[in-house]
Amino acid sequence: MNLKLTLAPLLLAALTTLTQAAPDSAGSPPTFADDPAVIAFARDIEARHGFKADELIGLFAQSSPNATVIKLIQPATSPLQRSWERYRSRFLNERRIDGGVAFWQENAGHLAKASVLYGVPEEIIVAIIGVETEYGRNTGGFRVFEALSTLAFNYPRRAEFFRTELEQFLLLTRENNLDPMAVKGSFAGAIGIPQFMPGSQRRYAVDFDGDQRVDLGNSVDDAIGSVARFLEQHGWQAGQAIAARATTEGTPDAELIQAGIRPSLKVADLAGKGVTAAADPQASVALIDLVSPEYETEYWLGFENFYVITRYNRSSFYAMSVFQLAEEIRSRMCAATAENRARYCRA
Ligand SMILES: [Ca+2]
Repeated sequence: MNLKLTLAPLLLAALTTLTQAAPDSAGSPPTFADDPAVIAFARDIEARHGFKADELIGLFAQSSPNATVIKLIQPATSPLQRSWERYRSRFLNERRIDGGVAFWQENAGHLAKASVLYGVPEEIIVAIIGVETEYGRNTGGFRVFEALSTLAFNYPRRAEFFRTELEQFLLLTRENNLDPMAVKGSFAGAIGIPQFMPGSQRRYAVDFDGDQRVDLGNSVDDAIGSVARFLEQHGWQAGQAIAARATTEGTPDAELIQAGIRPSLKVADLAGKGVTAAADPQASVALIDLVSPEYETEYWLGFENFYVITRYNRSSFYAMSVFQLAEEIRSRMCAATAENRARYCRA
């Protein structure tokens, strides 16, 4: 292979990037408003939603692409480095479990109400908020406008998705009378205690404390109701199983894993292929593999409700962490006092 020829386009690309990132003739760094695609976006939003393009461009002129956002959005460098053990230990630890028990005790009334209304167990709502922001402690310090604009215009791979979310964010801030420049969130633009993307907030969030406004940044009750409604709207099946540990004879066929995270396999058919679990033979499931470099791979059956959790975050590691954290928090609640046994232990 001719190294020079291979490197030339890379160098050229690097130089082009540098040229684009260089200060303009006035010496100030480029803002989003210097990008013709941003101007076109502002005009489009004006035409479709009645914003004033000049005011939007004024916002874009106060903000610049954020290199940290681009760095953080990159997928894991190698699938070989994926480790369930490492991922799990971030969430299945005493701090996160104790925090969940405390959160449940403090918010028992609204959790019970959301659980009855939407059919989602309290511990799943608690665990999602625990995994997302450690019960509201870490809601993110990025300016959402800057993060979404960076991903919409400087990250081609997912530009379409993030332009839609930026549009949703502008609508959300207008509807709620918020200053778009003041809202903080994650590097990916997720907002508040449950880390909803702007589009999800507009579609699924609810006012659950009755003050006539949805405030996912400050209202724990709104966060609780909104997480439960998100899951319900994505097809949560009340009272149904989430996941079951599977026993395998040797390594399961790769095609069973490749069938994906959406349940498409019958429990009975899996049994015929050496994958067994305590589950209804007629149930539809996905086969989940939890890989860690230094450990044997764990296999689980994921039911429809497991898939619904992945609508929140498209990852089997994520959904399994939520499920296991939820189970642990439920069992601590149940064991805490004699009174709790009647109230929180499962029949
Ligand atoms: Ca509210």
